[in-house]
Amino acid sequence: MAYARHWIVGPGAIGRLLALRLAQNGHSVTLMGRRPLPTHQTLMTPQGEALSLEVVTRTTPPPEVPDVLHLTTKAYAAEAAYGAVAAGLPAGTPLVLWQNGFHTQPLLGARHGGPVLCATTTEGAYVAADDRVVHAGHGDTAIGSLDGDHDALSRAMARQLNAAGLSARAVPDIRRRLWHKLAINAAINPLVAHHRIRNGELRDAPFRDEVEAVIGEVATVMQAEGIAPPAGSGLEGWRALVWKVVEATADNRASMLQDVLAGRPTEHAAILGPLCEAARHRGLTTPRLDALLEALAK
Ligand code: KPL
Repeated sequence: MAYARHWIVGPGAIGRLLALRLAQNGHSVTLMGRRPLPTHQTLMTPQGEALSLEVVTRTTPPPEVPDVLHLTTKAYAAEAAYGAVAAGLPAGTPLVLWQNGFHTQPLLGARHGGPVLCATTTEGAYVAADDRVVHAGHGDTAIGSLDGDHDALSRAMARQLNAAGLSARAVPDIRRRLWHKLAINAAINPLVAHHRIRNGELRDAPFRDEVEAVIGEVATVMQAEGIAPPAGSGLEGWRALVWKVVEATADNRASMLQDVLAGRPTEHAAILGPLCEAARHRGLTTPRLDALLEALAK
């Protein structure tokens, strides 16, 4: 199967990066969003090159069906976006979910008729204008299905991404990786969004203790769920992971803070919700996570 025709629904930074990289590599790409976008788009590469590209941009699905559907919206918009495009898809069309957190993935995984893959990426990109996306820094993308099936499809997708200049690999443990990213996002994003600070400020009083308390609750939930940190073990492993990312992103305004500052909805439900729900399910208490979820829901 060639997977030459891609629909990419959600023209944020990752959606656009994906669209333009695939288009540059000769794929047929339709980029869909809620408002009309220019078909002529510029991709600024990490080397500072400006690539001029044409993609089909639409607010509704085109008549020609895709070989693969990528959903690149924010987590809170994913279900509605899927509902708006999925009706006419041929049975068996693969769906790739690019959302943060762990809300969309099981939900749409159960709803979609064809194979469902999840992707998590560290590619750095931002939208500079309606017709311009900046690929600020190379990262890595992991892609796989929650139950470890669809290995051939995952490898085919990873090959396409690699050929398009986005370093990617098929992995058998995407569920674990999504929870690792969720742990990082849960420890950093809600606190920086709530206090309106840059990531690096979490290292200082009074925020440091709050981060430690959140990591403690995250570690307890992860242990109950049987998810080990990527390196080390238990609480120390989670602490090492979170503080490494805080250090590496010290100057950043995290995505959730940017959403709060811009008056947009945030991904708090997709990031904190699964942790709080898992805790409830296991009879654990997570007062800090519950309080952050409540504060951000206002
Ligand atoms: O992924 C991030 C985000 O901003 O959403 C972190 C890792 C927290 C970096 O800011």
